[in-house]
Amino acid sequence: MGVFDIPDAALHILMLGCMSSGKSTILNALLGRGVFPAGNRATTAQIFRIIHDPRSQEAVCRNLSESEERFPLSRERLAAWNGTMRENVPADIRLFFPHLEKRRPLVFYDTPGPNTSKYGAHRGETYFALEKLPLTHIFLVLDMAQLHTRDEEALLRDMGRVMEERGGIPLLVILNKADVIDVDKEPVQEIIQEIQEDMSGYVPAGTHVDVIPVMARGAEIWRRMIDRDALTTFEIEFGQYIDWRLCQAMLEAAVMPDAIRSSVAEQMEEWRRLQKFSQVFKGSLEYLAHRIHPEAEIINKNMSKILDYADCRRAITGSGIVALEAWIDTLTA
Ligand SMILES: Nc1nc2c(ncn2[C@@H]2O[C@H](COP(=O)(O)OP(=O)(O)OP(=O)(O)O)[C@@H](O)[C@H]2O)c(=O)[nH]1
Ligand SMILES: [Mg+2]
Repeated sequence: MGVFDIPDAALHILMLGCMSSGKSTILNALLGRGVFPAGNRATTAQIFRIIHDPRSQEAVCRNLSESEERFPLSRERLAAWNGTMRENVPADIRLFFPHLEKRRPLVFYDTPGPNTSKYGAHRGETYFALEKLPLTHIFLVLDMAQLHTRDEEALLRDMGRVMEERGGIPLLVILNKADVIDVDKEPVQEIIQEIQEDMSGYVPAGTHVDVIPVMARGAEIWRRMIDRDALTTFEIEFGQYIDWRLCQAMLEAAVMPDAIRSSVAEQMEEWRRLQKFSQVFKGSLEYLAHRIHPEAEIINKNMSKILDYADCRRAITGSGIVALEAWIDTLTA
């Protein structure tokens, strides 16, 4: 079998969502590396087909619009290809998501946000993926900082129509950028309930919809911190603080199997208990923090500083990404 051939047993998951909702960042967080193009402007310009192969030893990519040659996966290469590929011809990536369960091959399709006024072609790519690719699941990514926009509504309407036409495709809603929530003012539970009610207006009758809130950017940064990847000043600053009460509220409010909720809660507690033994990381994170805020101790009374390895692991768990992975793993059972 060729390197980029897709096993018959693979599940095909479409990452769908408006521009900048965080589709690519979620994939980076799952991977623990920043390889998929992500940024504040319309970023992903074409379809990236990402094959998660548990037997995969190395991460490779190819751009069929240019050649069949395979290259080691790198951020620079994907960035250079992004926006130069032929219409509806995805770039292929084969890799192994280390935090996912090992048994079943998966294919993720990262797509552009279809709602950019400047780039009409982005919409064409995403609608091609939605309407034509052999999907088994849709992961709809919503931006908690920008819910209920006209663009979101239009996308939901089209998604619902395609789900109906294609005989029902199971849907998971990922509520990203949970870190924008002020837990004292905005009850996470209410936001999620509202989303769930809204969804029933778009998806075919009887479709069950789980909703998992995540902080993808935090998850990506904390995983890269643990790997001692080079972070930008902005990333170090972003990754320094976390609101544990928000993490708790997210976990309680998520609409997902209870087995996942209790497993994540146990892991959070385990990391909380380990904090006092975890000195390994302390020096380096404190050093980084000090470079950015030489004076400041805490910027906000609700936020805790991430100081050591256990904090970092607890933050990753609390970010919702571990719940998302456990949810994906239920698909492989
Ligand atoms: N605050 C916050 N920002 C996030 C989070 N996840 C992603 N972002 C930021 O949102 C911006 C857009 O993220 P992308 O992953 O590029 O979004 P996308 O949905 O792939 O966007 P397109 O490819 O343009 O459709 C980036 O600046 C990310 O760093 C998050 O959990 N919290
Ligand atoms: Mg993207």
